[in-house]
Amino acid sequence: MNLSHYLSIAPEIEAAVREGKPVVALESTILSHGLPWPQNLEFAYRVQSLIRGHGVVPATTAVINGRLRVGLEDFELESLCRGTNIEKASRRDLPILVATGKTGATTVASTMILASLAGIRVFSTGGIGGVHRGAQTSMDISADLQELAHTPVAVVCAGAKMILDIGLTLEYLETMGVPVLGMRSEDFPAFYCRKSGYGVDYAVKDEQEAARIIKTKWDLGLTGGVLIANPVPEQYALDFDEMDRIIQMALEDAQRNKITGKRLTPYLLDKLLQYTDGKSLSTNLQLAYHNACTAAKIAVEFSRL
Ligand code: PSU
Ligand code: MN
Repeated sequence: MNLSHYLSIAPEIEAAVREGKPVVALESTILSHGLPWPQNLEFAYRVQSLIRGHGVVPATTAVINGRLRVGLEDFELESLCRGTNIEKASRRDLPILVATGKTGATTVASTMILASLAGIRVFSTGGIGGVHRGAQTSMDISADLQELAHTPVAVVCAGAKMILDIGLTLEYLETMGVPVLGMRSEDFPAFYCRKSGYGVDYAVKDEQEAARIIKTKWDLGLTGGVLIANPVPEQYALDFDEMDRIIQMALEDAQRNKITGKRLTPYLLDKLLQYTDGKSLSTNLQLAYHNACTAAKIAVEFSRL
């Protein structure tokens, strides 16, 4: 089956990939289910223009009316941000949405899939999904981790939120053979905070070193991704203990309301926003911009190797 039957890549992105120019993939679940309207739309435009500022082509992914899409029109970004009736699309949702002609916002897992299909090697996001607290009984482990195990895309993130069990998330990544690199940091960051209490496998000194490790992994024939953990800039970081307390409240809400499955992550993100009076929002936006710039620099270095 010819993949073009299902997949459309914007001509600018296709040409950049063909010519070996740097491209950075962006997800859309952060737009539809991670950030509130209308800040999400402003974010969607700004993150793309920051990437362009580095001479890199941005590639936002989604499923639109049953088509896998790499590169979106402005009106499509806007409807994903307005977010009425937008499904959250992870790996298992893709065939259903495509076959039934629906629209879905891509998670880290499905964005990696679309990026890989398009030949894009670097992807920027906010935070990854991981092993949820209590996964010993709920078995709630994000499909993002399996994707990092198998799909050859480097993912730049600000670590993982403390809604997750970060220790178990890192154990899982170790089992799956995913290198976890800290960008100028020995600490694995906890999204809003620069430290989580856990370390990374290796602290890279700059984007060029990160690009060399990524390329070496694939040159060695090792499949799967690389995770680059990029701590939020100091001036935007939030207080660890305060966030810990707020996350505890959000987790208790979720448990009381029996929120499970794919609804859990968006539910917790929404609660955090509520409990921090929107203070977490500006941190969230700033760390995602920072990740986009770091990813763009890595993509530039990678394209030179
Ligand atoms: N964590 C965040 N912000 C997000 C997400 C996770 O701090 O927006 C989104 C990402 O798209 C991620 C997805 O891939 O949630 C994970 O969902 P789940 O846990 O259901 O796999
Ligand atoms: Mn889950």
